[in-house]
Amino acid sequence: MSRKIIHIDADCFYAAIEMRDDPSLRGRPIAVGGDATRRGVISTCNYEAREYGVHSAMATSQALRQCPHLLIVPHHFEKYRQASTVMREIFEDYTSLIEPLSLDEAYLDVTDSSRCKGSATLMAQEIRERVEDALSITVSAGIAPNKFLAKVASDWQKPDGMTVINPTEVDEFVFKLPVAKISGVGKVTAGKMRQVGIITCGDLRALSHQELAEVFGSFGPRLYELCRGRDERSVKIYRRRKSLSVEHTYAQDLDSLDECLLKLPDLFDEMISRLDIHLDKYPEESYEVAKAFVKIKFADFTSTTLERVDTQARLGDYRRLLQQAYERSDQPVRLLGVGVRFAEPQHDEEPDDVFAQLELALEKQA
Ligand code: TTP
Ligand code: MG
Repeated sequence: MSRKIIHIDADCFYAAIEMRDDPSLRGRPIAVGGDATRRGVISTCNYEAREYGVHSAMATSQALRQCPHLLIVPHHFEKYRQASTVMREIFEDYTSLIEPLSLDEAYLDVTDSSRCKGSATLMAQEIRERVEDALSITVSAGIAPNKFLAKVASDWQKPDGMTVINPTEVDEFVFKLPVAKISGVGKVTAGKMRQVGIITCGDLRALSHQELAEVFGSFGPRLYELCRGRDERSVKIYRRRKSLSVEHTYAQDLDSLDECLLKLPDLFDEMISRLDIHLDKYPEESYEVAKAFVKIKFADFTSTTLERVDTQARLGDYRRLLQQAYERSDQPVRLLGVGVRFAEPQHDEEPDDVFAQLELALEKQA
């Protein structure tokens, strides 16, 4: 059965928040970003400024050359984060399957939602109205059977627009879709394709699986699917982990501290390898180990946890923790666990940096 995916993306997000809070900024080109005198960069700009070719990630000095009366407004990150939270709360009224891509952008899987009589189109419309009522900013929406098309659709009639691609319309829509609209096909790739006469996804369909793999490597198989409007990726809810641990219940109770200490290296190694996998998987999330802990469950099923701050989470730390925890009871041990707790995320990261990392991660994923 086909899915119903909504992609929501706020219009010129930071700039919209700034214009809301200072209406004198409306109707003239503005950009949010760093000062030209300090080699600043534009984070985003309103649609008036876009007419001059100003865009995200452009040096402020360059933006001012292209649009000399451009007004540069400084960031207010806390406001953007608050607005993002409010949007998220609205989304949660429709589904719990939400995948945020950045502060102003998310996928919602509403396939099983009973809101609005199950109509994704009505849900998206209602979400747009509610965000505008709550925050006085506009968001665009795309509704389609998969993530690829929902994202293309939300961009189709930006700003303050909404585009629906029904399952029966997918083939026709994608056939005419310029290849440059495929995420992962940048200017360079699109340029190369143009040289060989490939402009639309329909043109791309002329290439076989094998030809695509030869030219585009690991991206080839994905291109084969995308140019046919197919994308099976699920909407992934991501919850930040607070801790990570490995524990083991032993077939035979451990009778002494020495026996426990002998089991420690295996547990520790497994925890470290899981930690490595986790950190690799979420490079953009800047996880930092704040505490190390051990857990012991004794033969009488009582358990104790002991943790240590300021740690590099080395084997020696766990050995000391285990010794102390072991002394809390004179029972044999049935379970041992070792783990780390992560630091609360820092909220003063440079968003530009986060963006670069996010884009990298998305590229890797694609
Ligand atoms: P986008 O959704 O990419 O851009 P936008 O909301 O400003 O404009 P659009 O109407 O085209 O959606 O990014 C959301 C916010 O993220 C944007 O307002 C500012 C920030 N951002 C950066 O700081 N650096 C960047 O390079 C980009 C692309 C965005
Ligand atoms: Mg946006």
